[in-house]
Amino acid sequence: MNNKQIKDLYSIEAVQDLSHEAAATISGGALDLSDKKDGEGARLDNIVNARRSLGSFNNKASWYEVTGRRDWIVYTGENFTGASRRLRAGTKGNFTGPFNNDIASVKPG
Ligand SMILES: [Ca+2]
Repeated sequence: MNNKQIKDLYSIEAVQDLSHEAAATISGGALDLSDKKDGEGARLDNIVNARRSLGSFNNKASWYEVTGRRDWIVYTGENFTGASRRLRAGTKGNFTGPFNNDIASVKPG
């Protein structure tokens, strides 16, 4: 890889970081989910709007992180049904009990 290619790679990373930050700033925060505990495994990051279904990520989330200043409500059923839990702004953690591997819709609190 030559110097220009290396430089381009850094630029791409900088842009991705910027969009992550920009998304969080514009929306007041984002919800990140991962399939395995502690942020490991497949991730569904930067959710900024209500999602009536998480699609192929339904019933998979085992961990969450809420960035920014908004709480999020997660539901075990699609369309904001079933059991719900409030995730406080600025927190992260593993889902426990009935919520582990059972989240199917989310919306800002
Ligand atoms: Ca999981």
